Amino acid sequence: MGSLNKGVGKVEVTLRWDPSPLGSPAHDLDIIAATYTADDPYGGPAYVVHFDSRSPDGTITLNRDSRDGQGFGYDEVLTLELNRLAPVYTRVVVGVAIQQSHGRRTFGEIVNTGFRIRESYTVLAEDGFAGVAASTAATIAEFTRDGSGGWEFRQAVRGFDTDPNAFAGAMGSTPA
Ligand SMILES: [Ca+2]
Repeated sequence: MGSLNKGVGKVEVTLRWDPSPLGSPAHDLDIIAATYTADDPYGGPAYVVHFDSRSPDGTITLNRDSRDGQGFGYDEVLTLELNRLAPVYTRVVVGVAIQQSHGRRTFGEIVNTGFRIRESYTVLAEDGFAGVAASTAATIAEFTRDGSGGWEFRQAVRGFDTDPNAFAGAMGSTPA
């Protein structure tokens, strides 16, 4: 069921995984954020942010992209300045997709995957993908505006069996 935090402002999402075994194709995981407006909160995203797509107003930023999971600690970092998002945006969903270019890859095949969501030094969520081991993509977090305009956070790990493109279009389809 996960946690519920109200009044979140600037949030950092980090993702880690271990590289694929030597000699095998690299495992490339991607953090994807999708924004939604009040007109269509569970439909198509207003815009998405990932390694190849920036937010038009700079409020959601992919600070670090890894294509192979090499290195220590967290490999990808996304920052959301929810407190700066224009009022038209009422919902933001964050997910993780595994690139499928070398054949179908699921979370269960990637070693040591995990994510952490923080506001400043407060950890809002820290978890792995064991619950969606058979999936190729998963949402991890949902942020929604409440009646007063503040943002609420919910951890929302939900698996999808799609490639990253299809996932980006579908990840907002149901509430957390
Ligand atoms: Ca990546």
